[in-house]
Amino acid sequence: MRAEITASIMCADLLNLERDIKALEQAGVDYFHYDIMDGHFVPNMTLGLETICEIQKRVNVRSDFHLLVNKPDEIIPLLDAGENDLVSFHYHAADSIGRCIKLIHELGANAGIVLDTEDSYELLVPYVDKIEFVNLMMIAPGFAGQPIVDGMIEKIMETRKWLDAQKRYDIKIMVDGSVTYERARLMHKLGGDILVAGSSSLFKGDMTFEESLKTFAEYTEHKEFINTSNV
Ligand code: S6P
Ligand code: MG
Repeated sequence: MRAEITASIMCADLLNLERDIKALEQAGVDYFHYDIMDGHFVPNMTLGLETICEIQKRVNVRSDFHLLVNKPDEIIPLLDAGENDLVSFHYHAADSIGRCIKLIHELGANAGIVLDTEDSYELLVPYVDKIEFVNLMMIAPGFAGQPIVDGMIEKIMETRKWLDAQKRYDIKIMVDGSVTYERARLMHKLGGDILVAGSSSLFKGDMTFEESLKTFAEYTEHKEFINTSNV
C-alpha cells in the first residue's frame, strides 16, 4: 500500500488559501495537516482555529491536527475532529499524556504522540496500548523548510521495529519534516505510513498538486515487506 499524504496547510499559499485547498481536495490528498502553534511551545504562530474551521467548511478532506502548543488538553476539546481524523500533541508539551489521549478519544478521533528529534521511542512505553499513531519529527518544530536532522530516517526504522516487537503492527507512523520525493521512498519502506508533504514537495511549486501526489504514489507504491526483527 502506498504512503498516505497529508498536506501541510501552513505551506500553502495563504493569500490564495481557498484556491489551494480546493485544488488539493480535487487532486485527492489524504489529509490536511494543520499545525497549530501558540508562540510559546514553539516561537511561531500559524493556523488559528477559526481559519481551520473555515477550511473544514469548504472542503471534505480528513483533518490531521498537529498541536505544537503548551497545555494541549485545553485545545483538544475545541477541535472539530471525528473518527477519521488524527490529533497529535508533543510528548513534552503535555502535563498529562493520558488525559490528552483520553480527550482525543472522547472526540472519537485517533490519538498520536509527537516525538521530537531528540526523543527516544522508549518514551512511548506506557502509552503503546492507548495510541493509534506516532508522529516522528524529522526537524525542529515550528518552521517549514529546514534540513532533516541526522539519524531521523534510521529512527523511523527503529520505532517501527520496536512497535512490531510490541505486536502493535496497527500503530501508524507519521513522518513530519523535510519529506522530499526521494526520501519518501525510503521513509515509507522503513515504516512511515503517513507522510507530511510541505515545502520540500507538494508546495515547492515545480509540479501541480496532481503531479506531486502521483509522484508520491509512484515512489511509495511498492512497500517491500521488511521483517524488522532481522534488521
Ligand atoms: C513544523 C511543522 C511541519 C511543517 C512541514 C514542513 O513545525 O510541524 O508540519 O509544516 O513539515 O515541511 P517541509 O517540507 O517544509 O519540511
Ligand atoms: Mg507538523
